[in-house]
Amino acid sequence: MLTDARKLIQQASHIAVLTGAGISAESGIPTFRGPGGLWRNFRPEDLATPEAFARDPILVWEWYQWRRGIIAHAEPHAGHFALVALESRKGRTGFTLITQNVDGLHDRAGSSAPLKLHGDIWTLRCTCCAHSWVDLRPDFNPFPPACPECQSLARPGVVWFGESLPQDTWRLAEQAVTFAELILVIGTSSVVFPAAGLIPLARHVGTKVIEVNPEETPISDSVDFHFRAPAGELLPLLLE
Ligand code: BV8
Ligand code: ZN
Repeated sequence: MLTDARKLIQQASHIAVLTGAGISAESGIPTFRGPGGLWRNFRPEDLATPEAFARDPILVWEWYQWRRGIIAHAEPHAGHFALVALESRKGRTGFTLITQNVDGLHDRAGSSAPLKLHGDIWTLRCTCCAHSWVDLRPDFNPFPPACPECQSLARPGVVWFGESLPQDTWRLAEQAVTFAELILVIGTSSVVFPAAGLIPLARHVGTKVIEVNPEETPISDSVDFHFRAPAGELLPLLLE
């Protein structure tokens, strides 16, 4: 199975990769729907919404500050670096990394231009003017953070449930999966849309799919290879 998959990877001239929270699990960052994903007994779907932020911006900011603190102490692992090695082998035109993650670990591992479908936890946006900026502080002072331009309340630069994805990023991701001969789907439960819709879209145009996930997911029985293993262990074997 590993040999066949490695051959597919070697032969493909265009590869798209879709990652989810699972690729950061071995870096110590809780996934959304796995153990440790809860915070003060809130589900991410309860907090990652414009309604929750409008109702209680302090609570939502406390959740993001808690996550930023964990991510700030997390390091990319061998799986992140194996994707960087694949990218350098395939070159910029032969490789596209698409991620649902907002933690920035792909950037820190050296991935050159990940398509961030759901934004970036280190970017803040103003709730009033159009200003957006990067703020790497794990603890905000004053809390909650304010816009440096107009002093209005800032919000995390991420896409919440019910919000649409950045159009240009989404279009690039759709193009990448329809143009690729092979898509690697790593560490996602494939239940959040429209990101999860990229996989049936790829299959519809005959793209081969390799899934890396210790659990079964809704796409597992329709992929070409499903490696039921952690990304940090499997990706170096598959990609290097
Ligand atoms: C949209 C950023 C409409 C924030 C995230 C009702 C009301 C409103 C909307 C909807 C609704 N019903 C459905 C929807 C659509 C909704 C949706 O899909 N909901 C789901 C819950 C059913 N989608 C949206 O709302 C999207 N927007 O539809 O807008 C619209 C359209 C047009 C115009 C205007 C509006 C926006 C979705 C984006 C939400 N934001 N994150 C933040 O992070 O704070 S989503 C969030 O889930 C993260 O980005 C996360 O990445 C993503 C997906 O989860 P996964 O990454 O898959 O993580 P998960 O924990 O689920 O799974 C981890 C997997 O890893 C597991 O399978 C596990 O087995 C595996 N794993 C564990 N360890 C390892 C591993 N794998 C490998 N190695 C390991 N070691
Ligand atoms: Zn502002």
